[in-house]
Amino acid sequence: MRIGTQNQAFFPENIKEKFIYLKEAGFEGFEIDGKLLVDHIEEVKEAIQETGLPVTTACGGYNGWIGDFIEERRLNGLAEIKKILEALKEVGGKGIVVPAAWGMFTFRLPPMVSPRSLAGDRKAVMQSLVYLDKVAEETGTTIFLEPLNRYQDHMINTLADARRYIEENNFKNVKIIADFYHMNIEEDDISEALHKNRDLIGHIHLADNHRFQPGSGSLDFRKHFNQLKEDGYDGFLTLECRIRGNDPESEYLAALHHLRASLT
Ligand code: LER
Ligand code: MN
Repeated sequence: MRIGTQNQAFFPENIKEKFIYLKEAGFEGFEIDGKLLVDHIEEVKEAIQETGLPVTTACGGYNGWIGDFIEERRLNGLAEIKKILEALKEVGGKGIVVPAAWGMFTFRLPPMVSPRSLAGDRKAVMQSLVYLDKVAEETGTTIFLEPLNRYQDHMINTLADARRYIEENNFKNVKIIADFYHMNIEEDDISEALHKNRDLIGHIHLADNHRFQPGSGSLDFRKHFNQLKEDGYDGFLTLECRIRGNDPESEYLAALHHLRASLT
């Protein structure tokens, strides 16, 4: 298992300098914003070549969710995700992380009534995945379908929810991304959910229980990593977290150290 990261505000802004910084800090992969990749593909290619640090995946950087309530936005999202997958192919990236939607609706806060039926939700997400499964096939990439906690999305909250879409449609290029922060809210037991879905988990996001940096909260990373090892997971563990503490850089590097120690 290798450790990657999304962007952080304290990383250098310049793409090449960012890659050099990440390589020297000990990260083994970068999860890039989809728009940054598409808009600066030549610079990204050069940075990969110069540092050997791979772009593992993309996350975000498109407008319109695969489960968007507004059809025009859903279709726009699909067109932009296609461009990101084509760019990922060019740089050797594995695929894109996509939730059904993020911040569009939650049953847990007012008005608590969805403008669309559950059947309508399923139809929209399914139609999007049917399309993206084909684009992923053509580009040799993967769609990493991401369950989010109930306050961020109402459609796919658990690994089992994501699994149902994949199994019912027999998707070959859609896998599950397991995000420890969301799992800590939605799953009965993180290790058990990882084990039950071991055949479909293709990517992982890491944060501690409260979404701050690993090691600052109460999650037992060693336990869950041991489960992943036992189940033969050999993909990336990508940091997606907020940082709390006086010096973000040293807190973040301490989190990387904590994760490395939990892997041994
Ligand atoms: C949002 O909370 C999240 O976990 C991101 O990975 C969105 O895809
Ligand atoms: Mn995530």
